[in-house]
Amino acid sequence: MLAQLVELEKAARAALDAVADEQALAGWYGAYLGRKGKITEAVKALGELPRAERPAYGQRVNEAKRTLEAAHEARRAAIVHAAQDDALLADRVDVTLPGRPAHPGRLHPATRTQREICAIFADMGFQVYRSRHVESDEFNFGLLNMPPHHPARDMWSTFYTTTPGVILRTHTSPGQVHAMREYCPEPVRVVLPGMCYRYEQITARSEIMFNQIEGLAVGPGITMTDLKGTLVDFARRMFGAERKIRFRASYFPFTEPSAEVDMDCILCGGRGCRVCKETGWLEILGCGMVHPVVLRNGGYDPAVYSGFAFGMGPERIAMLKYGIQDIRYFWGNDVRFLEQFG
Ligand code: 2NL
Repeated sequence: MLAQLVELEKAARAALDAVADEQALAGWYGAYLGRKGKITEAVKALGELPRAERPAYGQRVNEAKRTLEAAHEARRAAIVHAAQDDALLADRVDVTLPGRPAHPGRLHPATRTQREICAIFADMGFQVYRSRHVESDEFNFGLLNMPPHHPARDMWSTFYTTTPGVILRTHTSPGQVHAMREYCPEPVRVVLPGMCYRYEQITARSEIMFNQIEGLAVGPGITMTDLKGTLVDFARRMFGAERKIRFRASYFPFTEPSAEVDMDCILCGGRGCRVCKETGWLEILGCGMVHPVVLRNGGYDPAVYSGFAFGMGPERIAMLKYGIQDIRYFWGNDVRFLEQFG
C-alpha cells in the first residue's frame, strides 16, 4: 500500500508539472484531490487497512495530500503570473514615444474680425453693448422711423415667429434704441456686435444669418465731421495707415443724411483690379446722422442732441481683408476653411 501511495504521489507530481493553464489545472485537481480524486480515494482506503498499518499509512497519505495541495497552490500562482506577464507583453506601451499633439481650437474668423473691430472702436471710447436677437416689430422697425406699411420696410425680409409682433432682428439697430433709452440723457458711445437674420436667398454675397456691428455716438453738438474722422481712423487701423475713404450719398430710414463709405482698394491701392471690379474702391459700411425721430425715440431732445451711426458686416470686412470669395464659407462648417485663420 505504501509503495502504491509513493507511486501515486510521483505520478500526481509529474502530471502537475505538465499542467500549463488554469483549465488543465482544474482537471488535475479533479483527478487527484477532488471528491472522487485518486488521493481522496487513497485517504478513504485507510479504513480498509488492518489496524496495525493504519498509523503509518495515515500519516503518509495525509502528508501526500498536504504536499500536493501546496504544490497545486504554487502551480496555480505560477500560471496566473504567467498569464499576467503574457497580457502585459501583448499590451506593451512604449512610454518613451513622443505624445500626439493636442489639436487646439481657435476662434471663428467672423468672431475674430468682430473682436478686432470692437477693439478698434473701444480704443476710441466706444463701449461694447450686447442686445437680444429676438425683438419686437416696434424695436426692429417702428422706433427706427419705419411705422407699419412704411415702404422702407421692404429693405429687410424678416423671419417671423408664431407670436404676432415677435421677430428675429434684421439688424442690430433695435439694440441701439435699447442703449439710448438706458443711457439718456447722458451722451452715449456704443458699438453693438451680433447676429442678425434675414429671410433671403442665400448667395455668394448674402446669407440668412450674418453678424453686424453698428456704432452709435449721441451727445450735444456731434457733427458729420466727427463721423468722418471716426471712420477714416477705423479704416486705417483695420486695413493700413495709408487708407483713404469717400462718402457717397445713400438712404437709410433711421439716418439723415445717409451715406455709403468706400475705401481705396487694398489690393491695387485705387488703380483698379479684379477685387474692386476696376473701380479702385471697396464698399465697407453704411452710415449717417441719426434721424431726429430716432433720437427722440431713444429719449433725446433733437434740438439739443445730435448723433452719428454706422453699420457694417464683419463677414464682409473679413472677406475684403482675407480675399474670401464666398460668404457661405462662414457657416459652412468646413474646417479646411476655418483652419486658415488664427
Ligand atoms: C449698413 C448700414 C447702418 C445705422 C446702420 C443706426 C441706428 C440707429 C440710428 C441710426 Cl439706432 N442709425 N444705424 C445707420 C446707418 C447705416 O448700417 O449697411 N450696415 C451693414
